[in-house]
Formats: sequence, structure tokens, C-alpha cells
Amino acid sequence: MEILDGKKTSNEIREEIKETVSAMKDLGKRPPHLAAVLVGSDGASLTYVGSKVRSCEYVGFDSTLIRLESNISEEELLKHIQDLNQDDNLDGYIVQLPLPKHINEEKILLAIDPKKDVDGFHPTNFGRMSLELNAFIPATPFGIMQLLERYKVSTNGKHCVVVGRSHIVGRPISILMSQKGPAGNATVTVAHSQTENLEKLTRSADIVIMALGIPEYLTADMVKEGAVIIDVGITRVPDKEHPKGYLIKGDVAYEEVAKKASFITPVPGGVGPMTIAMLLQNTLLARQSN
Ligand code: BQF
Repeated sequence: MEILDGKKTSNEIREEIKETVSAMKDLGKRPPHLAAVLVGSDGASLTYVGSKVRSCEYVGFDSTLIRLESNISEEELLKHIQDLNQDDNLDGYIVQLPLPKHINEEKILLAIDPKKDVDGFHPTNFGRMSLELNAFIPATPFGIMQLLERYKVSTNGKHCVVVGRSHIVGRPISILMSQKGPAGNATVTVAHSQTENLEKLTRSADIVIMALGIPEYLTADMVKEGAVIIDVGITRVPDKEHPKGYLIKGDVAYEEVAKKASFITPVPGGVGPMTIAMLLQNTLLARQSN
């Protein structure tokens, strides 16, 4: 069993980006600039945005955090989006999800200029990715592809079962894994809450990608000997023993599944840190196309 170390790999990618930025600055060019919009003060969202901003600083990017009250109207938020679209000093920006319930996420994502949509959530980027055109690829699927590629995990002709069909992880990773190219060429099945006989499906898989959000759902009896296991889950489970008051659990019963796996991502330290690194990569790409 080999651990797909997302912490180590994301640090390597960050170093690569840092060197590129340093070379840009040496040539007198402006560094990449990322902005993040955070509406409200959900604990997890604050943590995520915080690590994005800190990562920007680490690699030498400019960053701007725009914090807005949770009761902001959709109309007001759209005004901020228009300003960001028109800001020539900004290469890309993200709107941290989830948004408060009174705001229509789809409407907000549609308003983002696809050229600045470094999260890759705009339909234009989703469509372009699906058609194998240049596009911003959503950071989590992009991170999973990088892990598979850098660890030379063989995906060619393999059966990949993706559990979960979200627009941000499950659906896009299913598309990428079936496309031509490195970490692609897999035969992909998308499973979800309505799938019948899921255990039979996951047992037949060479690669299982869990993006369900149910802690420790995938158990050892559900996987084939030698399978590759990618765990996208990150659920905060209350735990009094822990200083923060919670523990982070993946969708995989790690200890038992690891014994059967050829490769496995840990939680924390697997897919999560890769997500941050690929957001930086997308921002660098946005800067390079300006
Ligand atoms: C780790 C996210 C659900 C909903 C909105 C490192 C992150 C997570 C875990 C992180 C996530 C999840 C992010 C670890 C960003 C990934 O060490 O395991 C980093 O910051 N993520 C987000 O911005 O929004 C989310 C999950």
C-alpha cells in the first residue's frame, strides 16, 4: 500500500508556482492576484478561505479577501461580482461556497466572468472542460488528477467508480477520468444515492473515488484487493477529546480499507491540500493568459 500524500504533493506544486512567480517578478512583471469573496462567517468557510489567502502569500501572489455580511442581498452581491469582473488588476477570484440560503448560487456563479473563474464553476468552463478545450478545471478534480499523475497510478482501461454526482467534484471528476490523456482513459461509472447494489459496483472497481460526505461509508468488504482509493470526504465529527472539539473524517473507513488498497489518500492530508494548490495553479494560468 502506498499513501497518495496530498500534503507533500501540494507543497511541491506550491514550490513550483513560487519559482515561476519569482521569475515573473524578476522580469518586472506583476505577480498573479487572486480575490476571495466570503459571505458570512461559517467556521469551515473561514478556515478554507484563510488557507487560500495564506497560500497566496506563500507563493508570492497578491490576494484580496472581501468579507460581506451574511444578510447581504443577492443584488448587492452581484454588484461586487461586476466590480471584480471589471478589475484589471485582478486575474481571478472565487466566491466561497456555500452561500446563505437566500442567495441563488447558480445566479452568482453565472455572473462570474469565465476568464476570471479560477474555481471553474461557470457553465462555460464546465462545458469547455467537457469538450477538452482550454478551461479552468475545478480545483478538487484537478487535484485528484495531479495526484494520480504524479504517483504514476495506472488508470488506462481501468474501471473507475465515482460515488457522488455533485457539480463540483463527482460529475467533473467522472468526465476527466474518462477523457484521453494522463490519469484518464478510464471506464467510469457514476454512482449516487439512488444507485442499486452499490457494494457490488465498488467491489468491481479498480479505482474508487468517494465524494459522498458520509463519514467512513466505504468499508473493507466493499473494495477489491489492490484497488486505488480516493477519499474526497471531509466531515467534521464532534469529538470532546480533540482540542478543536471536532475530528475530520473522510468517506472511507481508512484503517481497514488501507489494508486492501494499492494506493489510498488519507484524510486529512490527501485531496484537501491538493484543492488549495490547484486553485493557485489556476490563478497562475489566469495571469499567464493576460
Ligand atoms: C486536509 C470544501 C466542502 C465544501 C466547501 C486541506 C482543505 C481541506 C482539507 C481545504 C473544501 C475542502 C474547501 C485539508 C477547501 C478542501 O488537510 O485534508 C485543505 O481548505 N479545502 C473549500 O474551499 O470549500 C469547501 C469542502
